[in-house]
Amino acid sequence: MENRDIARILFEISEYLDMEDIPFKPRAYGKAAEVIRELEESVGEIYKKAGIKGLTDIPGVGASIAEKIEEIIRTGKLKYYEELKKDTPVKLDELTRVEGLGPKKIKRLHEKLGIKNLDDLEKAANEHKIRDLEDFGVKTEENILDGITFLRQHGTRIILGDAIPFAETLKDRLEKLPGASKVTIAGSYRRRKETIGDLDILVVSGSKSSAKIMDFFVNQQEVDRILAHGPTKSSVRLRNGIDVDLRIVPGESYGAALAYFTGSKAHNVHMREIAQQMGMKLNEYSLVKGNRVVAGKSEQEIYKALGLSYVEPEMREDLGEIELAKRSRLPKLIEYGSLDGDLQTQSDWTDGRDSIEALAKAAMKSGLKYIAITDHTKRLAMTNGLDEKRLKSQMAEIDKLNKKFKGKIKILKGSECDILKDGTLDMPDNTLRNLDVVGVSVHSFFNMPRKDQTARIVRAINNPNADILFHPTGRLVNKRKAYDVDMDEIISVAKKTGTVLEINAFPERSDLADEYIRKCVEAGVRMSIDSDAHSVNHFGYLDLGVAQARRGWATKNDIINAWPLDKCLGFLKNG
Ligand code: DGT
Ligand code: CA
Ligand code: CA
Ligand code: ZN
Repeated sequence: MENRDIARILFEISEYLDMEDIPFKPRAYGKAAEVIRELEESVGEIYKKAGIKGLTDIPGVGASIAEKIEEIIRTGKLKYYEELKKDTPVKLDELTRVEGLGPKKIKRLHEKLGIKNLDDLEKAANEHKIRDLEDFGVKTEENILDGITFLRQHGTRIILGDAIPFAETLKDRLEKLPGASKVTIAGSYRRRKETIGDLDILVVSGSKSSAKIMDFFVNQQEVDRILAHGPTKSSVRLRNGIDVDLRIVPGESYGAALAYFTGSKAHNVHMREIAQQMGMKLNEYSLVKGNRVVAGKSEQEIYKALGLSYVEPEMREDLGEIELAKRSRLPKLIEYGSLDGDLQTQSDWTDGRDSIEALAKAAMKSGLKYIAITDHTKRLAMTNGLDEKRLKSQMAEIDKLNKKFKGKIKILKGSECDILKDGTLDMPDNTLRNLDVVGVSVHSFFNMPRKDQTARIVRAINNPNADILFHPTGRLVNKRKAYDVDMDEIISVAKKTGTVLEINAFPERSDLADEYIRKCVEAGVRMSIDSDAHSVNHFGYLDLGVAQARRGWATKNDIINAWPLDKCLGFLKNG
């Protein structure tokens, strides 16, 4: 059981309890869930090593919650949770996925309108029954309908960043099996799409071990249902709702199978056409000419035999990459682990969890040479946003820390400055002027008409102190659409003003999306890849941003924090 699964159960308990108006307890469960989700060490390991005492040593975990965690670890289930779920008349996990609906509102909707699930909610909203409830109104009703439409379109795919931990666990497990080699997760996961539908795992093995590998695969503890169980192909549904396919292939077909199951389908179709034009046939077993196998063992030899340069998985969407590969003109994509800095982090001065010093140390550990501290500004009161006075004392503290860390890492003075409704900034110019990095971002009035929203952001990035537009479209993957804004216009203004657009790597943001990254690359607008870290554990997100950048065909030249500090700062000053 992964930390995130345990956290998920505790979080759901907090929601059930919240719905029943029980005081204090929901907070306790919510808090414990938050801590466990962020914990680096596996809770299972902690329990193995130190038992229940180890669990109660986790901050926010008291005796009663520790007992629950123990039950989850030992049995994979929790009676208390199952009962809460059974006793709650509504499908809370389904309904809370609608943006803006929390347990309290759901309770009211159930009491007043008998709403139990998404279908009921949609019906009531369509019949305009929600707008008349006290505290709801027409706008809320519209937002609920939008939220449902969005969920139906996106809700069943999982965010890449959420899939990685357990996907890698599965992979590690399979790698340890006798007779299994070259375990690779193909499909959209390998292409690093921002969300994935299911996991497609490939294993190379001889026929002798394959039955054993399959037996192991379908009998793992996380498996909820076996969808198929054969000698070379099996499929399971895990308890967390995700489907996993496993295919076993012989070594001589590995490259062909990998290319086939990595996709995308559109890329594959185009590749097969090229093979046909050359009088060959390409499938998941090999590339053949007549009866002769031309290639199949590796992807490289297949691309080569087709007269193409090797195409990185992130580019395989048939969006022009094959044409470039024919002419050996593919861009050299920015590499994983190649960032020098991180230009958006939040400390405990606002809504971050850790001190500036702790962030700097963690950044050093992740191999970074500079980070900007960009705490929120006062308009975001719920984050304890900084006013001028506090920002100035923070700047003084950063000066002190830089003396201490001298030469090891550079901490930049920054701000995530709120863009106000009219496009002005939430901090006076003469303060912003003294910062190294000014990020500007929208955190309010998401529903302005397109023309106004665009004008608002254009005005903000026209401020000479604004360096980077943070999370430029405001979308939350699977949860909230981008606000309505003309990104072509923003990109063309950014080109003129020298504004950097951010690729925010925080998993649920992934903002910019790949299509916009490509537009920036084409327009020559520079970008930064930032973790938006709110704790020392978040620097690991940076590679998700690199993945997104690669899907947008970005090179090192496009990403300013892949550059050495001097060059990066020079660009921010003059840009
Ligand atoms: P997903 O799971 O929806 O995020 O997207 P993928 O790309 O992982 O798609 P999936 O899981 O349906 O199939 C994995 C790969 O297998 C896909 O990327 C390409 C290949 N594939 C699946 N069906 C077909 C097909 O009908 N024709 C071809 N050429 N390839 C296919
Ligand atoms: Ca897939
Ligand atoms: Ca699949
Ligand atoms: Zn923000």
